Amino acid sequence: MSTSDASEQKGRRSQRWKPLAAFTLAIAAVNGQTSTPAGAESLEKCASTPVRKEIRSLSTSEWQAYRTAVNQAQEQGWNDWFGWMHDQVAGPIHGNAKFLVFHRRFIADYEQILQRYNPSVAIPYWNALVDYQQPAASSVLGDDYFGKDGDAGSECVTSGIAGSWSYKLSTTTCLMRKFNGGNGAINSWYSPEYMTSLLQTTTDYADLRNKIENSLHGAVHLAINGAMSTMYSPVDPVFWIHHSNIDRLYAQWQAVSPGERTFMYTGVDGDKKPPIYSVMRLGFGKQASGDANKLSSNGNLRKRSAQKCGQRDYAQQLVKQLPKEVVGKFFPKFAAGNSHPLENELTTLSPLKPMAADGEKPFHSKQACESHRGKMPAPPKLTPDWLKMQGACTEEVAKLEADAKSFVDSLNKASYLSPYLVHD
Ligand SMILES: [Cu+2]
Repeated sequence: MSTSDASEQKGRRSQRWKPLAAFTLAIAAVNGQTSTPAGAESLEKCASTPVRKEIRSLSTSEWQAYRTAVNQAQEQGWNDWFGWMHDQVAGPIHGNAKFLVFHRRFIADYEQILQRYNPSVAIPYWNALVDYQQPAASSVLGDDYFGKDGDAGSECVTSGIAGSWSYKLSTTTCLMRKFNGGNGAINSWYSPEYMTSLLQTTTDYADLRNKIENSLHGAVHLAINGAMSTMYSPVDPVFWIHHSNIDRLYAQWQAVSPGERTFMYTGVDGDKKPPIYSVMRLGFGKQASGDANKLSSNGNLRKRSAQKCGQRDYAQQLVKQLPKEVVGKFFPKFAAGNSHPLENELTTLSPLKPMAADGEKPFHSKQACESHRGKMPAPPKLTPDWLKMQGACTEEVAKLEADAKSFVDSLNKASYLSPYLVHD
């Protein structure tokens, strides 16, 4: 492994792990084998933290910098390696409490590899929620960015950032995708409305882990399909922007009630107390003496400010359109008038919006189409093969999916008009 000039830049971060050392830590964490588990009180504030932005809000030069770093990592085999590593540790890190914390560390490790090539890059997140109705139409899956479906025969992706990539460690030589809607289409997944409700009604870590892993997380993996529906999924560059989004949702949930939630760790394997604390508080990590109670900042989590006057407010529209009891059941914080900006996913980021690199502002309101009133698509279901691979609790998932369907049915019954439905 040669080091680039970038990696020689001095003292930018307090931690500069060699990747293998980082992985030893990560694996020790999941197995709970370290003899001196780091407590929450021993976290030191990081010297600097990368800021992750929505992929469509990157400037042209930010996107080019990210793309170049990802390609440099590809040339040195890192994408292949992370795919292989994810497969190696697949069993213990899915379907239980470790899912959210392991993947937080996993993407941070990949991000550090990219920063060897360019210290200014951070993994953007893909707010896939806003693309939920017709995901394949998203500019994120366009030729200029992450590429389209695989070829009908070979399933090899030939466009976008990974269009010419090949692998040695993975089970295939090209990047394979097979969008689950057939003929290049992708079936609808989970909506911003659903995620807003999930964030507002979930108070326990175990519950959050199950709901996030088995709703948006699994749905996007299965929808892109090909490599993404295997344990080699990190070979697809979409993996990183997708998991960056999953991590954002976890971070937002934590930040709504940091005192209770920052170090909350419950559920299956939640009793094993591995040294996971080092990833639970954003902006803190190095194990050193200190007092967690004094540390109140939330690192790189960007707080969303309230909507400006005159700007379309999707949350207000939703509350206006739905009967009180529906708002009370699914959006208790809206009903009580005390919602935190971080538990509101009803952003004005619009589907079908070109990348910021195309010269337009990514965040703008969209005129809802009357003919879509009461027509939110039903949420998807995970497949038996996927549930088996993830080691998921099938009863838990069946309940989650039934609840998600009844959520959509309730909104449709009230003739709710989702601003995220795409005009035909
Ligand atoms: Cu995973």
